[in-house]
Amino acid sequence: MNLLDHNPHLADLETDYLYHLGLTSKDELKAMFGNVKHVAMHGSADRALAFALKLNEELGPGIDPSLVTPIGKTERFVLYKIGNVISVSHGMGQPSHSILLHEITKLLHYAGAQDFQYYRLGTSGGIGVEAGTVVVSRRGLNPAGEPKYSLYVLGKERDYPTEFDPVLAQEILDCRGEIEAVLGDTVAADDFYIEQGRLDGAFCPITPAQKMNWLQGLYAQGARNMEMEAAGFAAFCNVLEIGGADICVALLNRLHGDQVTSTQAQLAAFADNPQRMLLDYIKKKAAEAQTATEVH
Ligand code: R2B
Ligand code: URA
Repeated sequence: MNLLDHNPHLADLETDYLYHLGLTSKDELKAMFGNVKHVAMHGSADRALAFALKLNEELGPGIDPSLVTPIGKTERFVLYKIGNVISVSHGMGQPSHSILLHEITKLLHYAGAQDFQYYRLGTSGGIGVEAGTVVVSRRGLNPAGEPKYSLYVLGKERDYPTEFDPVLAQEILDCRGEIEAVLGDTVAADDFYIEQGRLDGAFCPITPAQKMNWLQGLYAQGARNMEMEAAGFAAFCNVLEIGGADICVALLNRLHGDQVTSTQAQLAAFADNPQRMLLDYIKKKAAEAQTATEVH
């Protein structure tokens, strides 16, 4: 993929300031990021660090964990690089994730990285699946249950398709081992409370019966979880033809309630599930690349 085919105006910039990352196109991006093949994005900075530490321990270079340090500024996103993998936080919701997606994609373009893939490792509310289950998304849906993401472009609404790469989704599901994991559609809402049909927000415009009716309708059409990024993420990957996968653990089954009542230890254990699956996938790809090099 040549990013200039998607945005020729980038060629007019003498320096591109990747403002939220605290890096610019004039930095040594080729040396730092030219070899990147995997970008793992996490909602929280703590989970981005946890995954970086696992990568460091299991894939090498096995440096002192205290030297696993962020690159760029850490005010908005926190970014680590271990081997050919970036582990970075994206904040909550499609607007925040979209900023990271644009800047990380330009960063990899300036770095000359090729054939990389994007993953979101997130948390979600399960729809008919229990806490701890990982949902690998087939498609993102808007809260109306439609497989599209809508953006206002110069004031006019434009829709983008939200299918994820089916081969990649299946390959990641195949890395589940003992972890409970399913393929399913993922509803992306722009709010945790009202747009996710919760009854426990500061205000509530719906009845319990309306909520259940909506959740059951989503379940019947194939949705298995709800979060705040899937549709925008899939749309972005589709426009730029980048392989992308949304791998989210359910923190609760929304058919049984709204509140997230797990302890910090339980939440950390749940968050480990998508990370273990992606680690396994990255290890398989590294082994395949190694075999290919040996054959040639
Ligand atoms: C899942 O968890 C966050 C809200 O708690 C949000 O980023 C999401 O998609
Ligand atoms: N994240 C969400 O967006 N919704 C949930 O229910 C849980 C985590």
